[in-house]
Amino acid sequence: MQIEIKRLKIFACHGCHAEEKVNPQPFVFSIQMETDGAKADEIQSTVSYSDVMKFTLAYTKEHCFNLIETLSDSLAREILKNFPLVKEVTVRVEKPEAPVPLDFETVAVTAKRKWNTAYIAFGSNLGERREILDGAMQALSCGEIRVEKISSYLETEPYGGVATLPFLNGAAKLSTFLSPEELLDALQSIEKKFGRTREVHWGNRTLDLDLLLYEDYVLETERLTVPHGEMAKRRFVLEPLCEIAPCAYHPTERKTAKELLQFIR
Ligand code: A4P
Ligand code: MG
Repeated sequence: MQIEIKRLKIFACHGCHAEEKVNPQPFVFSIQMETDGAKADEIQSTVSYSDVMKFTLAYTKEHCFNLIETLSDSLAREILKNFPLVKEVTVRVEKPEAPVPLDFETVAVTAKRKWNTAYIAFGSNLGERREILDGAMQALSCGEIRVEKISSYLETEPYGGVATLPFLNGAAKLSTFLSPEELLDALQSIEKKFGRTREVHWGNRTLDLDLLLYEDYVLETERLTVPHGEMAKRRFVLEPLCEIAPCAYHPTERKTAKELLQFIR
């Protein structure tokens, strides 16, 4: 079901120019939210559009951004964080009195964010492994990422001939409205927080967090390969993944996690 707020007008201070930061001007918001619909004929079972409007008003007045791009995207993120029943949101921000000395009706930008499903693998073979993994799962549960399921931690022998100490490995199912690259940033900052250094590729590590799958995306950039390039070969990845999501689908191998695991048996 779609809930729509059309052309909510708010006076606030956003813009690059110094005057815009002190003299309020109008911003016009149109917000679309996808939800599962009301389970009952009660306001508690749905997203209250009046709460979203009040939230938008407070957020827009409390912040001062240079760009309406930042305003629309950060508001979209905050709506997903604060209204758990919203699965997807589109925020259009218009700035009809933008300081351009020309005859125009309005300027507008639109931001779209949604909750996506991703799977990660995690491992540790240095330090207090169990505490590190527990801490990492806790650190992941911020407003932008929800940890939906965590596998048990498996004791595994080092694979690949570089790491020397035994690992604890596992997998987790996440919901996130971060893009794959933003999610990688979040994973790497948690690795850093738990003392991860990168002296030796495939070497011993306090914490490794790898992105396995992100929806059905297939990506190959300088920083990121999705699905993870090695996942189909690794029992220490597929076993915990099968425990939490046997039907998770590998879009290029065209197999589920369960089928991939059977394949390497
Ligand atoms: N990168 C590209 N794609 C991804 C992705 N999907 N997820 C890039 C995470 N990172 C991705 O990774 C190197 C670079 O890969 C990153 O900077 C990122 O931009 P890294 O974590 O810095 O280095 P690494 O971990 O040494 O390399 P890699 O290739 O991630 O190694 P793995 O796959 O983590 O394997 N044996 C057992 N039993 N258990 C283990 O967990 N792990 C490894 C390391 C070896 N042997 C093991 C285990
Ligand atoms: Mg890694």
